[in-house]
Amino acid sequence: MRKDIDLSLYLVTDRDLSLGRTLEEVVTEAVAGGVTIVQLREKGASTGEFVELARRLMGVLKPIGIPLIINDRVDVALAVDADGVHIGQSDMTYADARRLLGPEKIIGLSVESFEDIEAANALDVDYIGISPVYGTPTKKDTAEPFGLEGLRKGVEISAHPTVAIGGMNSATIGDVMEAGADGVAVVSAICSAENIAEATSNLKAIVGRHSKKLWSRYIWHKSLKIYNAILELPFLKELSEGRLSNDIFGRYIAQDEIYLKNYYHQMFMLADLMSDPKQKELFASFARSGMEGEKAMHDMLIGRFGVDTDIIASKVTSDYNEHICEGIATGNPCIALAAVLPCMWIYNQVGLHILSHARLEGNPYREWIMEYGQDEFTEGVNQALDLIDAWAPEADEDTLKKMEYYYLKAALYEYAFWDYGYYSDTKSYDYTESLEGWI
Ligand code: TZP
Ligand code: MG
Repeated sequence: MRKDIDLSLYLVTDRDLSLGRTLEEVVTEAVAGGVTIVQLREKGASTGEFVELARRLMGVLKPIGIPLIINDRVDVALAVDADGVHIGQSDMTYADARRLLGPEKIIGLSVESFEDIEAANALDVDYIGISPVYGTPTKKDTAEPFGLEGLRKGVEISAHPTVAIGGMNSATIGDVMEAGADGVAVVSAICSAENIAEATSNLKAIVGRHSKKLWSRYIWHKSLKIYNAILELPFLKELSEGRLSNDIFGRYIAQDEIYLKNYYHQMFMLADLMSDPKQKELFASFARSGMEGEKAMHDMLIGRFGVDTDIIASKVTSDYNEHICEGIATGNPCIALAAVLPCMWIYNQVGLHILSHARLEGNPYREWIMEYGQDEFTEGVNQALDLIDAWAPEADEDTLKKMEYYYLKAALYEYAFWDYGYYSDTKSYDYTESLEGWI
């Protein structure tokens, strides 16, 4: 499993801007001030010098557990066993870098346009650097700056954690964090500061005050492997191309009938856990409109394909319902919502994804696709996400741990549910018993 990285205050080194101080001095002071990750960026050094500098920084950073990332050079990272590399659009490709570095190392990628961000979404990179957010004298050959609005949009469309770079200083980083970035990458505001430790801890305080570290972004990233595996499932691939067999779809929808009956009931129980009447009504209305809208779509497809719904629940179906029940039985609204959420959120994301790729014309499953990709459903999911993001910062350690567990396990059941729809009892679904290997 790759480690969780704290990207919040990311130092990118520049010896020319360091007012004559050595790299080790700069980095030692910056770490004292609170940087969470360091990138060694050397544009003019020989290979030998680059390796030597990297080795010295490893000596400073490794003992205190701050990751060292090497700019551009996979060979230098390998030579000193650094924590990862940062590559740009014209460097070695992500696939080559990953093959050379193996699955454990951190790989960050600079993106210079929305198209780059979309392309990065298909890669298993650990973070993206949105570059540049503002124009900066530190790097002259940058692409057109994203600006604050561009950054906001970039953060929204990115499936990966984001770091903003270019013009990050005490005047800009508050807004940048408010725009949703996971961190800021700073060159001159740290390297050229008179007092590096002081300047850094000032930046750190601003980042802390303005951080929008949303639980939803955290958990989405944590479950990305499961989500990407879901998109690869033959059930969804064939459904989006309209070539899924009717029998398989029928088997799935018959199980979904059983699952949803329980799910709506559970949604009402979740509503009961809310103390605020508005929130109570929100979840009750989800349950009611799901029972109507989703049910109507189901009934129509069940009729169209002549599905036999007189069946018993599969083990996956009943285990999944039971898992949600367990989450609700904790009586804690945060945990209960975390357990209920994947069924809404993942269906919505899958619906939107398929909608943007699918062959809809003549597709016998188009109503299914439209149901989950529609604006009204997306709006509902966003309301649930806003709520959990508002609650999470107040939650204690134990609650956060349980929220994570109930969410991730439910996400895995989402995978298993479609997997069962496709393969039925021809294989085992015991993999739902453990999250190992999935996160
Ligand atoms: N990549 C995009 S902008 C930039 C890099 C390396 C330099 C940012 O420097 P500063 O001094 O923090 O604006
Ligand atoms: Mg580069």
